[in-house]
Amino acid sequence: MGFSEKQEALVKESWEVMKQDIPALSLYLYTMILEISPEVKGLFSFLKDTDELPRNNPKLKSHAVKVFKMVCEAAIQLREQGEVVVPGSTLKYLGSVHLQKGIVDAQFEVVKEALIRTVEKAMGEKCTEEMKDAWSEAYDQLAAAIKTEMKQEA
Ligand code: HEM
Ligand code: ISQ
Repeated sequence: MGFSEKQEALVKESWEVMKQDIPALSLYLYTMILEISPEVKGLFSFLKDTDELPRNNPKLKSHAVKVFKMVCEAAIQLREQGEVVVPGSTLKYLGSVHLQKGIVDAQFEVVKEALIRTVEKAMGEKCTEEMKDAWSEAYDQLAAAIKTEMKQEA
């Protein structure tokens, strides 16, 4: 499979651009998730009792940023080590949170699609297929690590 230097650079470069507009980026990510799958709303503690997406909820933003950052780190590791290495305690935590929330494979696909659409939106004309593929692959590998942990805990 292998992750090239070019792919790592594409992910890092786009994240550098995207992180300059965290509020809009976070909101867009959730908007896309809910557009693809409205049922997901009830899963998030900070969304379930609201009609509209809260514009100024720090938790909403920090969660979205964590997801982007983790995928970005996954890309770096994929290139450096050929696999995603999440520190044991973090992976255990992620596994247990998502197991507890009952997250299924189809929902991992929803988040992936929403993430890619957010990259597209943020990067505009600079967004290429190669860039999207690089994010996709880094996400898949990270998601696989979380899913494996979920199965072990179940
Ligand atoms: C919580 C990351 C996939 C739904 C979390 C947290 C992190 C995280 C870091 C904990 C936040 C915190 O406590 O500070 C990720 C990553 C994913 C992923 C890196 C994929 C690679 C998903 C998917 C869903 C999901 C597919 C399903 C829609 C949730 C929910 C919570 C959570 C509902 C709890 C939020 C709350 O506090 O109410 N995730 N996640 N996650 N995640 Fe994910
Ligand atoms: C997955 N897990 C936790 C928070 C998230 C925020 C946005 C998109 C996906 C997420």
